[in-house]
Amino acid sequence: MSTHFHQKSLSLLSEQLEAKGINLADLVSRISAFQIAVPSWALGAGGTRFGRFSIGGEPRNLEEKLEDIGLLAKLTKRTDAVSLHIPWDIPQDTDAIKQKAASLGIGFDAMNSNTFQDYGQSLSYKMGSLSNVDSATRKQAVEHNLQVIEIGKNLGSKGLTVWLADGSNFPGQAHFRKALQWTTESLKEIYAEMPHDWKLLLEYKPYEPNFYHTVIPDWGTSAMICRQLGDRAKVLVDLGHHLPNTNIEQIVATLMHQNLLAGFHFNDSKYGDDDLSTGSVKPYQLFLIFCELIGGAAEGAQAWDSISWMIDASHNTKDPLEDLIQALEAISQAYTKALLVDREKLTQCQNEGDVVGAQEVLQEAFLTDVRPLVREARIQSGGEGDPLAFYRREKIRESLIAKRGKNAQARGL
Ligand code: AOS
Ligand code: ZN
Ligand code: ZN
Ligand code: ZN
Repeated sequence: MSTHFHQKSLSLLSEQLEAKGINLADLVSRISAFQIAVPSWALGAGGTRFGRFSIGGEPRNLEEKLEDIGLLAKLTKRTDAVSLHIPWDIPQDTDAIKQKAASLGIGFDAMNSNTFQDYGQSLSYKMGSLSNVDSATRKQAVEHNLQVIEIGKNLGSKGLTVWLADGSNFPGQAHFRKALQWTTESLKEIYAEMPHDWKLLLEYKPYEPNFYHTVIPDWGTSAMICRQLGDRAKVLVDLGHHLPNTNIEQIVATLMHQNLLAGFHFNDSKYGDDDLSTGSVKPYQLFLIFCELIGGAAEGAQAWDSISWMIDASHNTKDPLEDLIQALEAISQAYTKALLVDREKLTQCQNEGDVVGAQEVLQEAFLTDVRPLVREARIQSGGEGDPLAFYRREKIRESLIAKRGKNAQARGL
């Protein structure tokens, strides 16, 4: 991408937007301010249960994970935080990790606990964690979460994300109400120990790894539990955790209406929890979600700053860093397009029953090629105009392989 081409396409877009009375400088500063956290587990090849194909040069420890995110931050200027997973990312030397992160301009987003694997703890999570019939196992899972909070406190994190694999695979296996009750009680214990300036982000998921029932299958169950915990417990929306064709934008609106939206795990899917790159399959849905977010914040339903933004993706065939560059770009684009929606006109169409008009308002924004604007925001922030081209041109993966080795694996487990 030449500077000339960028300037030309930007000035054409500016002309179009200014004719509509849109303030360009304001738009650029909003795009630049929008930062999305990157999860520590997205930096290596994820694989499936059938196999895992290493990409080479994956970060071998927490320091190297931070370096990768620092690189993403430098190129894209769209991320300034990492979301850690315990026990995968237990810092050996907290001060050194904090210093390293600070030197790269990276902060610590919500901490993730892990009670979906056995990693040497004394009681197994095979039959569940916070919902386990055995109270000692529940206690162990609660204590693990408290340990995660402790680690997070030392790093300066302000949130705990809980995703549970708890559920059952066959009818009759579990007692639905008891499992829900135990989960709620366990979460109450965790919530009670959480610092007052922290929030608890509670994920829901309809299936996998349990295929008959999950204890927190949907936003409604998550919201119901959050209500019993307190107002710092809110619902986390992972885009991949919905049955096909679910109206996710409506869920977002409903949660905001009740000030119950904790934040997002951005990804995309064709069928379910595929953890594909955000915006790669359903960019229009992503745009509609941002329309609800912007509308909900503007109309005072829930403050924009109270919402957490994070990517949760897995990479089987792509270079994870290239994928994350694509994801950050797709999120920025969807957000920018949603900022272009003429909300006044939309409200007017809604009030007048102008169905065609309302659709036109959305299409007008969605079909605008906002790439020059997103690029300009990145350049003005000191990032690369075309981060992907830069990454390839500078042979960054090749140098990571040279430094870390061909078989370096990201996950500790
Ligand atoms: C699992 O499906 C959830 O999306 C989790 O948020 C996340 O992917 C997991 O904690 C990382 O392994
Ligand atoms: Zn998730
Ligand atoms: Zn998931
Ligand atoms: Zn997912």
